[in-house]
Amino acid sequence: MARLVVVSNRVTPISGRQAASAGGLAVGVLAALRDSGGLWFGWSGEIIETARGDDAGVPPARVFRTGKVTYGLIDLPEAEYEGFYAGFANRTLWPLFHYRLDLTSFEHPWYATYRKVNQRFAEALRPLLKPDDVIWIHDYHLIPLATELRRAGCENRMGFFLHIPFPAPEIYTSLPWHRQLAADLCNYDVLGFQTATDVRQFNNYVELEINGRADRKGSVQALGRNLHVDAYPIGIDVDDVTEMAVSPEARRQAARLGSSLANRQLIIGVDRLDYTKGIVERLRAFEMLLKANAVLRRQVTFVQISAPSRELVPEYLELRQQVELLSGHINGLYSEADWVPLRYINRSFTRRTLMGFFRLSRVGLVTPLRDGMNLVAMEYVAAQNADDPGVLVISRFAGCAQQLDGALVVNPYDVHHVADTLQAGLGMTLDERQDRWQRMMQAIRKNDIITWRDRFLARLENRVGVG
Ligand code: ADQ
Repeated sequence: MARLVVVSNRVTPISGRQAASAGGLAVGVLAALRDSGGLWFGWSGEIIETARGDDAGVPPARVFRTGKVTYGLIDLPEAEYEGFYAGFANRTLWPLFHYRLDLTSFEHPWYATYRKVNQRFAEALRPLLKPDDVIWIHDYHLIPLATELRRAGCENRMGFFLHIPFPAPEIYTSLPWHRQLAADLCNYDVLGFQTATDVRQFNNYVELEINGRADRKGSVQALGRNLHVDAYPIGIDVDDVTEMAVSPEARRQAARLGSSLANRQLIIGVDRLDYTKGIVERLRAFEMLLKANAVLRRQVTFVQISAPSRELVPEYLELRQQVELLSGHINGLYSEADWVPLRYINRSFTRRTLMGFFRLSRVGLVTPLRDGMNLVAMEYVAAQNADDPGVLVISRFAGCAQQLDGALVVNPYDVHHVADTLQAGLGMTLDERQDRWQRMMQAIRKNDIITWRDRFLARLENRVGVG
């Protein structure tokens, strides 16, 4: 069997079960490599100073092995980190692909650095590759990597999976480099998106803008290349989450939280503190619920856990201030001497603790304005107690809404509707909660993390010599 090489921007050299907190990609990749083993290559998270602020003195990858997984880690010079990660990846591609043109910066030097760092990744990875390795590259930081590897003479099969949405052509074409990045995407053998909607957007772009052709079976011809393009919705390790939710740590932490609630119903929101997650709108919806339903006051507590994220990016600092202001406003207006409606927590928790909190709560409120998939929603479902499951309220703009038909689906911009739906969730009968939960469990079991990996890799391995 060919060796699997996974490349992602950040590499987290820890085992999946030890992960105290990790982003969605890390959770998915760890589960995928745990079984088959292979090489995981990427940025160490370390920033180094170089003598002249350029390539001088940047060492090759550090390679070591832990269990079945070999790690290859590179460090980035400070100037490159700024333009590549904090700049082009997180202030150009991230907001643009999430439909936030208003927050998108188009800085040409950032784009140049983005390409340079992708070239650096290719140079450092090339010596570690074997001819029959299958290379699976992840996410928007590394779109040009296949181009750079091929330029360096690498003929391996290469697949790319985009964890975030692919935007409509009208949005995507506002990127000055849309053609170059489309050409980079076409240099892969397999291109995977989260949902059928993303596939449609990409294919529309290919047909409208670069004169390519896409058929219904997933075959795309464009810019002289043949590639396979399909939806591979990411999932979770369902049994892992279920076990974590009843672990001693989860029980202990949930008991602590539970005793502080004094029998009130718990609504929970958990995300990275990111403007795509719709946290401000969610708080407004909660305020609307309290405003419109005096009887619910003192009956519910909303715990919003927002892990700090990308704190050096100004838009994230602004969001943090906005959320702090709004939380203070809501609590100032509705708190009583013995009840505080909202607990806003700006830190991360261990995954076990989070799963314990999920299991305790009556409603999981997951309302991103735009989200590739959203693993929190699936974790919420998997963590529930079958005898008394909670209700998932999900945004129609999260990729996972397309499979979770047992959830209550909302438009996150419509705070009135979200408030009404919250009320319905809080009052839902046990029968209905169980029926909805079972349907959602079926869906997340059918499409778990292993299915995601197997489907993608099966396709990638079939593509020998194509392109
Ligand atoms: P993210 O935007 O990071 O992922 P998500 O899919 O929800 O979003 O994954 C977040 C992960 O981090 C979950 O496993 C969650 O449990 C954990 N997490 C979140 N908040 C936390 C906190 N406060 N403390 C500890 N852990 C926390 C990107 C895309 C998504 C896509 C994933 C995977 O934006 O759309 O689903 O990649 O492809």
